[in-house]
Amino acid sequence: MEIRKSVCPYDCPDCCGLLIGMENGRAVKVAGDPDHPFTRGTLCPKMAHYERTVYSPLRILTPLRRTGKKGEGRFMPISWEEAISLITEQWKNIIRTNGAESILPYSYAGSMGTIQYSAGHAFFYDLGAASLERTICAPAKACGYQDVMGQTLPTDPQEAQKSDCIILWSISMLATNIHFKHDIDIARAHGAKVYCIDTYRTRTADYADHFIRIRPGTDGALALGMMHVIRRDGLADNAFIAQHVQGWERLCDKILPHYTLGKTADITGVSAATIEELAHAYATAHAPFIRLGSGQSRYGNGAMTSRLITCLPASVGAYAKPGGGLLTSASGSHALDKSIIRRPDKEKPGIRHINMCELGRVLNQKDPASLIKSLYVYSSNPACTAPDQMQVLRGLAREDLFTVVHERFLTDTARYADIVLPATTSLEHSDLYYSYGQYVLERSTAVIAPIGESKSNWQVFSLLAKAMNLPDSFYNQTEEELITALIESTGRFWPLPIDKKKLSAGIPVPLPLPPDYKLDFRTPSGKIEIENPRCQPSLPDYFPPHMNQDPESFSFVNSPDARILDSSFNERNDLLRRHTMELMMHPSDARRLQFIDGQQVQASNAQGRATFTLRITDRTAPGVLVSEGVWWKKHTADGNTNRLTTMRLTDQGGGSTFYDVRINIESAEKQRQKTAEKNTIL
Ligand SMILES: Nc1nc2c(c(=O)[nH]1)N[C@H]1C(S)=C(S)[C@@H](COP(=O)(O)OP(=O)(O)OC[C@H]3O[C@@H](n4cnc5c(=O)[nH]c(N)nc54)[C@H](O)[C@@H]3O)O[C@H]1N2
Ligand SMILES: Nc1nc2c(c(=O)[nH]1)N[C@H]1C(S)=C(S)[C@@H](COP(=O)(O)OP(=O)(O)OC[C@H]3O[C@@H](n4cnc5c(=O)[nH]c(N)nc54)[C@H](O)[C@@H]3O)O[C@H]1N2
Ligand code: SF4
Ligand SMILES: [Mo]
Repeated sequence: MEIRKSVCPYDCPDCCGLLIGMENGRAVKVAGDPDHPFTRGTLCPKMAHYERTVYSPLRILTPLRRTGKKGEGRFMPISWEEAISLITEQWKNIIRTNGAESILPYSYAGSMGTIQYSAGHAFFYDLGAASLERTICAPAKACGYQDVMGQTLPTDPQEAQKSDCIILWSISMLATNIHFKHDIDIARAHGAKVYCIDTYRTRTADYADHFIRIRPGTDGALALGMMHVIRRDGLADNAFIAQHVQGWERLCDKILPHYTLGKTADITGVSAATIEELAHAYATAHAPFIRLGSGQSRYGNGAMTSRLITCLPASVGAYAKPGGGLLTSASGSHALDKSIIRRPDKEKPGIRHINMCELGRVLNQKDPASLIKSLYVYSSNPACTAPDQMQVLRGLAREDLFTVVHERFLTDTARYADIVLPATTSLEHSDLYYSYGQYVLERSTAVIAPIGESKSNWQVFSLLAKAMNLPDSFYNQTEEELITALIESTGRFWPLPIDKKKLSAGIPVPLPLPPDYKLDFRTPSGKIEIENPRCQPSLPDYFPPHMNQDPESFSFVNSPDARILDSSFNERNDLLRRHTMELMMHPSDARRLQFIDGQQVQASNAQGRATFTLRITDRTAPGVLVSEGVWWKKHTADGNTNRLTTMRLTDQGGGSTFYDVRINIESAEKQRQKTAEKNTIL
């Protein structure tokens, strides 16, 4: 069997190196690349049979034109020529009548490759379309980190191998960052203790030595309570602080006295004894390491929470200790000049910006000045993944909205399209990948021919640019040419030389980290800024999440499922069979409400309602309901968790607040009776 290298394209921090087994031009086997320093030869269950996604009978093979009602999913095949001319004729009309800003691109990280992710940026800038702010994931976490650390490189995950105390903080590692387990296992073999802080007992919590269950959205208070203890018990690293930290004393004077163990326990639901134990373990470790996930940042106070957690390593001097540090998101992207493909110079000054978390609102705006007339979706499935789904679907159903969706599968979003365009998978196009969870770059080259008539994002934007008469020769470049230019750019952006030869040859290349990178604090003061005069407030403090104002009785955490990635892999029956959308409830709540395991329940709030199968389990806490996975509609009774989430934003970065919601719950049967009664009365 011929073996070719490739890269996993999904929105996952691991960004694995793949080995593809080829027979007669067909990919027949997929394995983890043993020579990839982070993948180390293993894959997650989703990608172990990637060929089933690539050759899925559900792939879209030709461009399609809608024949049924919006959302119904009835289409007829058309040629690429027809599709491109239908799209560009519509756009030319719309630009004449409503202006180019009434066209909205919507995309995210269906592919993490630098080319395919960014393929449409320049095109829509040239067109003068509205600009999309890509905020759906974790911009609040990035803001909180930057407030304290500026542009300092987050710690390499493999540093954790030398740690003796690792905190997995709001990360569902065994689902979302499984290859980090290799590093933790090495640390554990040397006696490291692993703590997991989460709102419910995930598989990652089972794997950890200690599970700390926290009330949703209150981690900022826990960080303050820990620093209170660190200060009180004289465990701060004063020599490190004197040299490298700004504002610790002011935090100690002004803020920490308020976060006594009693108060912290009241806010977080973590017992005073546990807070004390955790603070002691963290502060007395010779190399404390925090892997900070995004869960804690998906709340109204998300940036502040991330900022507070980012202060912890400063208080104990973790960065000066081999094996210590903090990994939020790795900044591998800093190695590349992304402007080569994104061309921010083309964006017209003053153009309208739209936050992708507010898609539901934006599509329903009626006044002529803000009316969106056309939506072009690629590498994303907002009908499933965007918050406040009822609003999103109401917008997508508008007859006067001209929607184009470039997709691999007939997703919930594609069903609302006027024109669907078939997209290649990562085995059918080339790209250059960096990761947000580790420091390796890798180039991939197409290993199989496109399935059906599918085209890559870059190829489609090149076609659209020509048909829209954009004169720039920029669009004549091939993917390979762009990749070469990006590889060339690495020399200018990274402090140490990168092996461009290896990178060009498609071999995974670790980004060399300078020996003192952990102490190279890239802030205006050159210090870690616990007090940051450019922030409001300049000292961090705990603020409650949005949901504290909601009247419903349960917190609702809708977190990742190991078998699905956002809404990707819903096409795979081998992964999803024998599974439905479940809602976990604590036995004490179930007893009080007289619910039984396995029954259908309906959750509701001001946004909408959704039906779940109830799972009674002590994995979750009283008052906290949990559902895993973002499901396609056809796998659910009436839609997924986003029928219940809101468009409210984070305190900084305009980020999503998926977990910052409350819901009410009743049996689906009771709900049906009520509706029937109401109908009879009417
Ligand atoms: N299998 C799989 N892998 C994935 C994804 C997927 O959907 N499935 N999604 C991908 C994407 S796009 C991303 S951004 C990453 C995200 O991956 P992670 O960084 O792991 O972040 P989240 O998925 O938001 O949530 C992680 C954990 O935070 C917990 N949590 C929720 N609220 C709180 C809180 O207030 N405090 C604390 N301490 N914990 C809380 C949740 O219960 C969950 O277990 O994963 C990527 N990888
Ligand atoms: N309730 C709830 N909702 C969530 C989350 C949550 O935790 N809870 N997580 C949120 C997070 S963190 C994120 S990042 C978002 C992600 O949300 P999305 O960006 O919508 O991600 P996916 O659902 O994976 O959809 C990606 C789509 O891109 C398509 N695709 C893949 N490769 C290509 C390509 O090369 N070209 C084109 N044109 N298409 C391609 C895939 O077929 C897939 O349908 O979801 C968010 N939604
Ligand atoms: S762990 Fe993540 S990067 Fe690795 S194969 Fe699975 S989805 Fe891809
Ligand atoms: Mo994400």
